[in-house]
Amino acid sequence: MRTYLSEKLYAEACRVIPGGVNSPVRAFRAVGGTPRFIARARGSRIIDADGNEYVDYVCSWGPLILGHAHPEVVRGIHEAIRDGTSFGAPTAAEVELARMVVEAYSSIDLLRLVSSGTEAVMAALRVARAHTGRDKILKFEGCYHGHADSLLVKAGSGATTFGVPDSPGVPADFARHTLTVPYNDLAGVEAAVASEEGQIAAIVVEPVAGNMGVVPPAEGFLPGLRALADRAGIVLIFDEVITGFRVAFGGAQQRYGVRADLTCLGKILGGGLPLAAYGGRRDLMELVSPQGPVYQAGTLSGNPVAVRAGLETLRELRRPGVYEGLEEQGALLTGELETLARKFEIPTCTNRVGSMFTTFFTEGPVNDYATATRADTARFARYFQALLDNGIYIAPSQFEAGFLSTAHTQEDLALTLRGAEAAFRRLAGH
Ligand code: KE4
Repeated sequence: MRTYLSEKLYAEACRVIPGGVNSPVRAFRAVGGTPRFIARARGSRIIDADGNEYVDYVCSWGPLILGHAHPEVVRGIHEAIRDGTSFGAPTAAEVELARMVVEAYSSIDLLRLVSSGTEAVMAALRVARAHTGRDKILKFEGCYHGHADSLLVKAGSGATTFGVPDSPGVPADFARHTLTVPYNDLAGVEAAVASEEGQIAAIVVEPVAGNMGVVPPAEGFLPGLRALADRAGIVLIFDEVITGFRVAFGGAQQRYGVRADLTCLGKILGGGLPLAAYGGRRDLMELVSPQGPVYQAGTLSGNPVAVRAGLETLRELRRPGVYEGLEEQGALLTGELETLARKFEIPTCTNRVGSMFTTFFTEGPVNDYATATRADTARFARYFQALLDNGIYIAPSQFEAGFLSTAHTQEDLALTLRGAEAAFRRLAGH
């Protein structure tokens, strides 16, 4: 496989961009080798600067549930962009998108559009602190909610890969306000809430964890958080930046039937363009400026081109059978991957919820950060490189989620399983 141009571009990039990338996980540090510079993509395929084609399971880290360059999304963007790129003023399209989200998430009465998941979670926490008058927040080990200072405390994405649980530059004072409990540990949450009685403003959780690899909520975990939050007057924030429109059109709240007080959305909501949102109970969201005193703003919030990409994406996702198809593909792919791993006697545990999945290189079960980090990351790196050599592009980190799209075909899956068989064979030393 030729990687000359990616290597050349990477060397140039490293001269002007930290680590040569605009987001750490893209640097392939956890798996080695040269990050592929992508030239173009369509459907389930991406093509790198050297012309190598791959079946893509990163899907831009989740947004591209319809695959790359979906014709309806591209058409919508072209139409929108002809009328201008940004006005810094309200538009009808923003209202339509907000209405679609309110209809899809019964727990959301009002929502605010922003430009990234980090902003959405940061603002939701500010609303929770304003509403409760409390400072502390509780998050879960291995969950990642963007790079706001008070959340870079044992973040699951990126930082775990780099083995740096707390990022330098975060004031000790901020970390002091952030409690961290193991994921799925309801007793741990109860103990923390009891010990910090009356001081916790919010519990923020990925209702299906994606940033330590995929870890589903244990039976009773989400309803338990709901009951605890109600008893202690704590705002329950579901960070559905990954799961929103992914595990169901109405996200994890629809799939598991547990309501959040505030919900953060992103990724799919923007259809691959920079757009995210936070929203929820009216009494909370009415605190947000200019209706209320909690300040939050953004030059490109609700950007009309990004909003149109989101609208076209959600319209496609509302078609009948979309989620059933993704569920079927997900079950088929991960079932076959586990069969192959057993055939070559490679210890793996594949977790999946809908069309998001992770193959952990450990016996399993993987139900929290401690069990996820038992994975053999060196073996994962060899698996990653073997798949890449066979034209299959998965996340360059053991602690990330893989994603299917509606563009993945039976042929893609067959190609993937052939690549996986070659990879497992290489791992088994055959
Ligand atoms: P952004 O600021 O990257 O738009 O969103 C932050 C965020 C918030 N919440 C969850 C659950 C998330 O997964 C993310 C971002 N996810 C990572 C990868 N899992 C994005 C990829 C990257 O950091 O390059």
